[in-house]
Amino acid sequence: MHTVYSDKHKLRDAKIEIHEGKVVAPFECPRRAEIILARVISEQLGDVVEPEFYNLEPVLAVHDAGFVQFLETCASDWAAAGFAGEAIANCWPTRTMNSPHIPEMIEGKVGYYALASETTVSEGTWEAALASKDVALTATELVLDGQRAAFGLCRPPGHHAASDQFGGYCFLNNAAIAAQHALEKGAKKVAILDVDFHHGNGTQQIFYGRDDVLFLSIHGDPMEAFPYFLGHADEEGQGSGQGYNVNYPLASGATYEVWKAALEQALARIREYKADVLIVSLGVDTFEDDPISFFKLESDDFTDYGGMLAALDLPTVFLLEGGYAVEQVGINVVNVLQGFDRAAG
Ligand code: 5XA
Ligand code: ZN
Repeated sequence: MHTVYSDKHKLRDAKIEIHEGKVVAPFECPRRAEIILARVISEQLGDVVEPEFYNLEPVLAVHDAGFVQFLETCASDWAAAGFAGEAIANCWPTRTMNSPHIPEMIEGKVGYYALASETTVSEGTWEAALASKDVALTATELVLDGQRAAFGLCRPPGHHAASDQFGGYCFLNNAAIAAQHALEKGAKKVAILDVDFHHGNGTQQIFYGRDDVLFLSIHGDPMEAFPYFLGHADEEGQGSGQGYNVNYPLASGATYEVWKAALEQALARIREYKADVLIVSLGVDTFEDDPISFFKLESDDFTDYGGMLAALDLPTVFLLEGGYAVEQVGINVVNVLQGFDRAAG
C-alpha cells in the first residue's frame, strides 16, 4: 500500500493545549507523524510518495468561504492585533448568544469559528492544514486510479472540522474533502467509516442531509467524551440524509469484543449501502494506553480489524486522525494497514 506523506505537517507545531484545567504540550504533535512514517518504512508497507498540489476548490466544496478565509489569516491577524502566543478562543456564540453577526475583531472571530478551546491556531497551521488536504486528495486519487488502497498520513487531522468550525486538533476536514472529491470524480456513493475514539462531529455535520455519503462512527459515548454535543445513536441524518448517518457510542472501558461487535454492525450497513469507495477516518486513540481516551484495544486488535475492513472488498482510502500513545502509534496504525493488505491478498 502506498503512503502519501508531506514534511509540511511539521508547520503545525503548537506549543500549548488546554487539558483538564492545565496548559500542557499538545498531544497532537509532529512526532506522531514521524513515528508513523518510520514504522511504515521499517515494515516496508509500500512506497512513500509526496502529495500533489490541489487548489482551494475541493476545500470550498465542503467548507464555508468565510471560515477558510479566517483560517488563512488567523495567526497573522492575531499577531497584528498585538496579542501574544497562539490564537485561542475564549468567548463563543453559545445557546443564549446565537446571533448571525460575525465579529470583526480577531478575538471574536476565533470564538465564532471555534468549537473547542484546546486547539490554538499557531503560525504555520494553515500551511500544514493545506498540505494535509493535499495528502488526503492524493491518496484518494491513487485509489480512484485503481489502487486497492492508499494511506494518507494526514496531519493535522480533520474529522472534528465542520463546514465552518475548527477544534479537536482539526482545521480542514480531510475525509469530507476526499469524499466530495471522489463523488466529483465519478463515484456515486461513498462510505466514511470513522474508527477514531472520538465522534467525527464535523464529518457528520457536513453530510447530515445527504444520501450520497454514508457516515458511520464508532466512538466514546458523548455523554462522557469529547466532543460531548454530538455522536448519539439517535442522530440518523435528516431530509434525504435520513438513515445515512449511523453512530455507535460505546461506554468507558469498551474492550475489543464490544468494539468489534459495533464494527460488525457498521460493516453490514456499508455492505447494504453498496458504496463505490470506502474512506476510513483512521484514529488509533482506541488503544488501551491512549492518554486522552478510554477504550481498551490492544495492538493485535488493530491488525484483526484491518483484515475485517479488507473483507468489504472496496477501494479504500485510509486517512490519519488521532492516536496519542506516541511510542505505539506507529505500530497500531501500521497494524491496521498490514492487516488490511494481508487479507486483501
Ligand atoms: O479525534 N479527536 C481527537 O483525538 C481530539 C480530541 C480532543 C480532546 N480535547
Ligand atoms: Zn480522536
